[in-house]
Amino acid sequence: MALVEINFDGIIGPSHNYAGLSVGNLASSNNAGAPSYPKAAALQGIEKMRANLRLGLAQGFFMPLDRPNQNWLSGLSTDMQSAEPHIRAAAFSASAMWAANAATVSPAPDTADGKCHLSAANLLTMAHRSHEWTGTLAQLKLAFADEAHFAVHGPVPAPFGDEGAANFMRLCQTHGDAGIEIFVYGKTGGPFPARQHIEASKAIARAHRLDTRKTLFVQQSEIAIAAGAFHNDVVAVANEHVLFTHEQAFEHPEQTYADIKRLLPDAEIIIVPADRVSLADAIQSYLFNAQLVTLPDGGMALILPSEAQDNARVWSWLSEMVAGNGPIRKLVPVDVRQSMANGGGPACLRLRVVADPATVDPRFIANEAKLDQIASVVAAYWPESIVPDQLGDASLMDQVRAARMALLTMCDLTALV
Ligand code: SUG
Repeated sequence: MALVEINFDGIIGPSHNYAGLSVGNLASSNNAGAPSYPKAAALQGIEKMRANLRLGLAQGFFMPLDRPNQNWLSGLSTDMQSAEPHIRAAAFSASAMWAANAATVSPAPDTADGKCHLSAANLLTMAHRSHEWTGTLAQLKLAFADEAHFAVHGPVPAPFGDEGAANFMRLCQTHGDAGIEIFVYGKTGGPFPARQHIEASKAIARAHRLDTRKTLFVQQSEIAIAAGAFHNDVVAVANEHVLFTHEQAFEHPEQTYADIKRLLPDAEIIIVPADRVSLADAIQSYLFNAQLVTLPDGGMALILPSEAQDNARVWSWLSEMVAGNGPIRKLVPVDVRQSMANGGGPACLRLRVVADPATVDPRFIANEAKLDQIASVVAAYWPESIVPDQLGDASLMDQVRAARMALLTMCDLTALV
């Protein structure tokens, strides 16, 4: 069985808009009320997937969820016409595009029963994200239905917030080897909420039947959250034996690095110093919200947002790094500006699953021809633009629902209706 890393990207849904819903996510707050461009956004996401395929990487995707979420509104005894604007916006959000928050994934080599475990995230800190898990769980159960290879779990119960793989890192020799799993939780974040609770992380580690000797629980630094790093993947990213991190990502960095080295002596930790790249620059440019990937020919590449190239301090540090003798050899900027304006970079848009692609439902696996088909549905059905005032319009809701249905039909996934 060939275990490879498959990146599942959330296809950017037709209701993509800027409603300023995420306190502590500076891009979301700064762009509140701006017009969004759902069609351009989804096409940017598809181009990122295409670029990854062309690098020789395995690629999958998830469908957008049904929005507005009628069930959630019914649970609140309201509907889109009468709901207050913030509830309406929360029901309509396309936030499931950020698939890194869909689930936490422990690949088969790390678990006691030799299955790949996936736990849907409850995302309960933010109202608009707290109702994603039902649709996400249904999709995970379909994509990873093969019970010989996968175990799919529901979310951790309230009040313990869980934001999925955005606060999780895995280090190993190669993807198919047993690794160490690192859960990053927050305690405090200055004026902003810490979205990942340690009890949620511990519950997931138990559910996934991880080896406690190879599992770390690490506190995210308060200053990072207060500076706008609402998830750990805004300040650190890992791949195989490499951890690429900002100096101020963790509350106890020396202890964290020592624990990693103790468990994986070959680990290479690349620390970006704050006097070269400040937390503010890291958060503005999202250089850490990159896909750090192993290319088929061996070296590693950082697939990062083009905003990182636009920031002179960030780009000069990165250019020096790849010119050196380290494991990261290539920088691949991608344009996901529509998602970035809501605080979602290339890494947010994908969920990593180490598995044999043959064990995954093929309807969720990408190839160039399928991406062409998806792009043609997006081009035909996705709205050109949305302004927040429009969210209650019946015609927009009809268009958004019809667009998703056209995509489900094209992908033979109407089971997700
Ligand atoms: O949860 N933005 C998302 C961005 C998620 C990024 N994911 C990772 N870092 N892995 C969030 O804050 C903004 C929606 C709005 O304001 O309309 C939003 O939900």
